[in-house]
Amino acid sequence: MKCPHTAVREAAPGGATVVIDPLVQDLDGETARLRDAGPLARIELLGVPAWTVTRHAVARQLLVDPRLVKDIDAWGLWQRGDVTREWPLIGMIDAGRSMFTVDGAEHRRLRNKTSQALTPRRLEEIRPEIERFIEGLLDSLSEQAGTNEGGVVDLKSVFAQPLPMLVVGMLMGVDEAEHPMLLKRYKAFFSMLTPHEERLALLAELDVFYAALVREKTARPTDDLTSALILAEEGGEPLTEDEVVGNLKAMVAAGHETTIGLILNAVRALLARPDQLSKVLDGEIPWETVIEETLRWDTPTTHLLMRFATEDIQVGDDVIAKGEGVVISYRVIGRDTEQHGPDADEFDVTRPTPIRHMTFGHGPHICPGAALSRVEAGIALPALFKRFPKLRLAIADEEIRKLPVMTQNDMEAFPVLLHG
Ligand code: STR
Repeated sequence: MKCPHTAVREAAPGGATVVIDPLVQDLDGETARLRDAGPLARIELLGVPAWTVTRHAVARQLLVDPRLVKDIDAWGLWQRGDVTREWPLIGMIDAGRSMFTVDGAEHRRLRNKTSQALTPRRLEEIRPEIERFIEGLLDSLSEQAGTNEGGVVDLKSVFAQPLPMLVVGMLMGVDEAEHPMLLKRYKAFFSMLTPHEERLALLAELDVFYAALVREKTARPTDDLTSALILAEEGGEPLTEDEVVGNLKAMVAAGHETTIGLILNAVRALLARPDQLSKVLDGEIPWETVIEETLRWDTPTTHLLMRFATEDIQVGDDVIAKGEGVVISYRVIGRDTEQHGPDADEFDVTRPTPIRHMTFGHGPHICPGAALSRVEAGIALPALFKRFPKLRLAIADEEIRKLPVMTQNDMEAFPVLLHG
């Protein structure tokens, strides 16, 4: 793979550095190596050095530390031109002005309406629609299995992937006809096999698409969240067009990509553990527990990029120097034995202690869609197993291929047989 930033490597601070594999061949191995590298580990992302946080307690502290900011202009490597728009992961950080990239009072202003629209109470209003989407997708699974060779159907492309896009599309007012286009572009955006010029081009195309959508909603507001973001708050500053576009991008990207992982990782964990699955199907263990244990053990987001130190920050024996970048490795944090006990590496829905994970983050940027993803998975998983109680993988678990994506934990496909 082309790596334009190998020169930056010399700027890496001394000490053992874990090089993050862009093709994600061995995610469990990488998770273990990072955990072994200490609470704050030095990593390299396609030639670019950064710190990553691997412990629950340290993340809890740093995620509320105002000396760490999202603003890319606080990044030394960026200021010096060592990292540029040529770096393949730039789209994960330099994603436009939105609640994802801004801190402090401005962040609250950008985020307010979105978090209000996604409270558990407000979500009860859209539950019937989510249920309807899921019933429709379960029908599609049956239909596809009926026509496909050997009855094998891909649970990802037919169920886990379209569902979150239908939900976030409905919330944000994105026409269903555009969903295949969006899914295709985001898949290419996240894949490390996509030539970077292509990635930059598709991000530009997405910007054009979202700007047109915002103009359309400005002219003809409806009852979706995009329209709500456009309308001025009582007494408050209205969001600019760029800010609405930024929020819309963040919502669509985050709202669909992560929930695919949650649903598939839960199904995968259960199918590999028939004893636990049967306890769940018997009603002995609630689906909620399955969802929380999946969120802890196999997080949809592997590494969250990035925050930057505006001052030197002492963390244990290490110092994050002013201008350095900090990643949060959520999958490693979910396997923290100090937080989750010596068997943190085991998926176990019968564990006696409550599951206190940090997979949705912590502090001001904590995932505003957390409750929504729990509602989606909380309907989708029981409905799937109710309709297809004999559901099983059509290939061996070891044959499931990860997507070559550095920051998200997602799979290529999940071929199943619906009737055992
Ligand atoms: C993708 C590209 C884009 O146009 C906008 C965003 C902002 C939100 C980001 C998103 C990104 C990538 C996936 C993220 C999401 C917020 C939550 C989600 C990081 C950069 C997670 O994986 C947790």
